[in-house]
Amino acid sequence: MIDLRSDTVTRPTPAMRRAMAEADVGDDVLGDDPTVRALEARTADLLGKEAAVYMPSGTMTNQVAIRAWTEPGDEIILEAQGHSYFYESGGPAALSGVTCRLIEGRRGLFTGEQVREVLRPANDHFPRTKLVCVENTHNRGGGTVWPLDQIADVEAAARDAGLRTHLDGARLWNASVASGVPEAEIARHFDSVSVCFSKGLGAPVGSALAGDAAFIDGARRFRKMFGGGMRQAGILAAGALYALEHHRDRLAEDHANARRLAEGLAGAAGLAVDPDAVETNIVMVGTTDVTASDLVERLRAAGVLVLPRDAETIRAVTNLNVSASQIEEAVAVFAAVLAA
Ligand code: TLP
Repeated sequence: MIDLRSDTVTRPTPAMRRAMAEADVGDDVLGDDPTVRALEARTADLLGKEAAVYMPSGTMTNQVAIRAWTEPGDEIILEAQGHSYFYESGGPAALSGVTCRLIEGRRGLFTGEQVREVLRPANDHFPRTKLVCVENTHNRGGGTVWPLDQIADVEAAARDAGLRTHLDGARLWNASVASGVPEAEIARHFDSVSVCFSKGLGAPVGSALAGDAAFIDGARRFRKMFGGGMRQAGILAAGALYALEHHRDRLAEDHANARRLAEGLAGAAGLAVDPDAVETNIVMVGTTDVTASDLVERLRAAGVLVLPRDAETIRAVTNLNVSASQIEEAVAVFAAVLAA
């Protein structure tokens, strides 16, 4: 099987497994796990933040950030296709008691002007708006990378209105490699940043939330409240630390493979693919003659795994476990399936 369902499907490499097996551990809820502490320090350093806290998932880092920046009854501003709104099981409402004000972005990206358009005057009739969330790269947008000046524009609109900013940087590593802009340069526009180690970086488990020290202290309490206090988590953190040191630069290979896949599929009858829209490791493939779920099933039967994005688009995500030659194979499987 050539598995392009997500970059979450990767399995740890032998070297990563060795690092995990040999990790020093302790009870992290008691603050005793040296490997978790090392991962948190290294992550904070890479992101140019005072502190970071390790958590089991990207969903938890986003939802803890939302909880830590808001009170029940508040409102947060999100892009309509953003992961924290679209794919986190209604978390903002269920876990923080906040409402979501949605902005329709362009491939997931929006402007400072669009933030200004949804600001509310101070008036007891309205919820109090607290937070603006940005996703970089943008998953449902197709792995889109935010230009730095557009981030600064959104940041300025948020600051002018006294709002906090949160970055869902599950794939910030991809954004950094694709744009050549260091992670910290992107992160400095945000009060809090979540990053994932278990997507393109290939670690088996975990994410981190970074910000200033007082914010991260508060986030630790919500991590505990949400059930994310782990004990000898250094076993997992060691995989993440290994990934940070060894798997960031190689994301360029995933980006090249994504581009290769899009170029291989462009122009095929029954598909709509724009290679120029591929900025990182995500390829959106439009289906013109069959439904996306039908094509997904036919591809599965022929050995290629992908996921439907919506009724007429499938998503393919290149990753550590898929080689350039498997991408060529995948292109051939698409052609055979479409011809059949
Ligand atoms: N995304 C997953 C699915 O949930 C859709 C995927 O396969 O892409 N932020 C972003 C931008 C994400 O893409 C994801 C996962 C998360 C947060 C949540 O991470 P986890 O799965 O660790 O909770």
